[in-house]
Amino acid sequence: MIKGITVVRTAGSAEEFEKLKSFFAGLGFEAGKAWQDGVSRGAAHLAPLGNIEFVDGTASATPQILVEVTQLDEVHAAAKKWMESAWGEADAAGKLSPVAATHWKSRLFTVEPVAGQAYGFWESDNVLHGRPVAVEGDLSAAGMRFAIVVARWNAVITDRLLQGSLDALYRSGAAKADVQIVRVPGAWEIPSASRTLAASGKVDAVITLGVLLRGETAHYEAIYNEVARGIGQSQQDTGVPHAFGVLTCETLEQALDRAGLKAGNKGFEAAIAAIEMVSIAQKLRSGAGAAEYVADKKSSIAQNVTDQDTHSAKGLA
Ligand code: DLZ
Repeated sequence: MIKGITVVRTAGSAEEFEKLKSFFAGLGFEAGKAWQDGVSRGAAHLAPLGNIEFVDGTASATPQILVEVTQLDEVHAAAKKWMESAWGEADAAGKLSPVAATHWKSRLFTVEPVAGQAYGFWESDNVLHGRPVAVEGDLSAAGMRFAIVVARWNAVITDRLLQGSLDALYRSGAAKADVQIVRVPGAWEIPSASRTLAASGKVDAVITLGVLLRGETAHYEAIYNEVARGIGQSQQDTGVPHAFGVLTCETLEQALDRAGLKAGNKGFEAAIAAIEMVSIAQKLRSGAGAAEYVADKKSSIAQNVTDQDTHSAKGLA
């Protein structure tokens, strides 16, 4: 099993050794293990990620060691400060380049804290570059089985929510035979019907749709809290995802807006969430997805997502 990569760089003298330690500590590197034997000594400086990148093509104009950072301008300012105190303003200027754009969608500067040892510091323009690997749901509903529990109360709205949910499911590939619609009297009844369906083992997700209007509902808070609690409890007890599409609005007009008029269709959104949650559950249950997820969480080390800009990057600058 591969554990990590160590790049060994030999300082030209004890003074340079101390300078390198000071420079890298000053830029935020965590100190790793230090060692000493009869003939030499070492001081590790840790970065959360490392890789070896092989390049085929034009020789690189960048230093062989590249450090990927966030907030490149702040890192540059810290490097400048250190360089000027170590080398004096005039000499530092020749050993620290300004930050400049590369042709591989990033910005970079190079610095030579001790003679003959140049380092590049860079930041991708892509804010998602190097983001942690995460398990994410796909939006294909093919082969998934859904139940939609929809309240009849305020049917003028809930019918629109239902249309939105069906639209999302069918357009995402769900088969009509795999979508069961259950109508209940009002929002109050949604949790128990959802629970029965979820416990049946015949559905992969439940989509709950209802509308509670504050102005027209006595004990609105109490009803709403219980509906939300009941749906959540059904989800937790059964492990079957329940998408929450119960609108809570002041007025009928507000509810209409959220049922497709002005502010999207919450039924559609709930169905998309259900599809995503089924997909996530499938991935977590499958060995590969779960292992990646757990490994990622455990190490909390962001694994590098190899994307296009990394590939085209360093060798071709
Ligand atoms: C009784 C009632 C009231 C006042 N308001 C609503 C509402 O705004 N939205 C809704 O879905 N249901 C409402 N209900 C009906 C209750 O949810 C429930 O169906 C009945 O009290 C019967 O148990």
